[in-house]
Amino acid sequence: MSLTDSERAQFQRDGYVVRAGVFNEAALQPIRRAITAVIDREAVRLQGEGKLTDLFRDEPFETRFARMLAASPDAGRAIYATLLGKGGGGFKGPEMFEMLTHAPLLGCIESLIGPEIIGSSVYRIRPKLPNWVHGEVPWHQDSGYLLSHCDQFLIVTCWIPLVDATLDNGCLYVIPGAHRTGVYRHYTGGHGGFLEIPADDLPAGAIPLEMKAGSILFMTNLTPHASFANRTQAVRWSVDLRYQSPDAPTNADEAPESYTPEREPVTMACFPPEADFVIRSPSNPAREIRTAEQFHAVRDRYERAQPYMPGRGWTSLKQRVTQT
Ligand SMILES: O=C(O)CCC(=O)C(=O)O
Repeated sequence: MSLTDSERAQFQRDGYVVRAGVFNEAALQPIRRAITAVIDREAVRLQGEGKLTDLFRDEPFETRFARMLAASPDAGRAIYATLLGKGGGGFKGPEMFEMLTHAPLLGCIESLIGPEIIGSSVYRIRPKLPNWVHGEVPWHQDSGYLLSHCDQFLIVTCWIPLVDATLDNGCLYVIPGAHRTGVYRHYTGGHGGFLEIPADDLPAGAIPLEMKAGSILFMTNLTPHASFANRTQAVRWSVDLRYQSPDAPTNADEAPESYTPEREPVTMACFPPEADFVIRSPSNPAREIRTAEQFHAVRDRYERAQPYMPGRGWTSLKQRVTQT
C-alpha cells in the first residue's frame, strides 16, 4: 500500500493528508488489548492500596479509563503516568513495535520519505479523557518540540485514532498550507502545560478532521495542529507515531551517554531523550531493528540513561501576555 500521487500532492500542498482504513479492526486489537492490560494491572495495584474501589472490568475500552478517573482522580492520574511513562513514550511493548512496522503504514511512509525509514523516538499513546486538562493539546507544530536544526527536514507524524475521532470527542484540527511558513514562535506553559502557538499568531482557516478508527492523518513536522475538549463520556484514544528520512539527524546509531551539555547541539538527534530506531534500510540492512525485543532494548537503554537535550529557547506565555 502506498499513497497515490494526488494524496502525495495534497500532503505537499496542505501539509497533511488522511488515508482511511490503514489499520483494520483486527490490526487495532493488539494495541487496545495492551493498553487495557496496563490499565488493569495498575488498577489492581491501586485497589490493593485502597486507592480505587471498582476495577470497572465490565466497561469497554472506550469508557473504562474515563470511569476510573471520574471515580478516583488520583488513581486515574497514577494510571495515566504509568501508561505514558517518562516523557510520554514509555510504552514499548511488542504491540507498539507491531504498529510502528505495520506494512500498509510503512508503504505510505515510503511514498513520503523513501525506502530508508527511521522510526522517530517521539511516539505517544494519548488517552484524551473527558474533563482532563492534559487531553486538550493547544496549537503547535511538532518541530516546536524538536531541536531547531531539524526544522529543515521532513519528519512525518502519523496520527491514528483507536476509536472514531469526532467533533464531540476532540478530533484533530489542522490549518491547511500553514506548514509553508516555517516554525512559528511557540511559548512554554500553554494549555495543559504544553507548548502553545497563540491562535492569533496563526493564519485563519483551521479545519477539524473527523476520522474513523484505524485511519491515519499524515502531517509534516511544520503543520500546525491542535485538539480541543472531549465533550463525551468516553475516551478518545489515539496513538501518534513519527518517521524520518535518513537525512534527518538521528541517534539510531549513538550511545545515549554521548548526549551531554558539552556536546554541540547541531550534532544531536532531533529529540535526544528517546531512542530512534532503523525500521528499514535497504542500503544497510544490518542496522534494522527487526524484533520487538531489539526495539524494547534500544528504547530501554535511552530511557535509563536520560540523555541531555538542550532547550529550544521558547519563552513563556505569561511573558508574552505581560509584554503586549
Ligand atoms: O492527540 C492529540 O490530541 C494531539 C496530538 C498531537 O499533538 C500530535 O500528535 O502531535
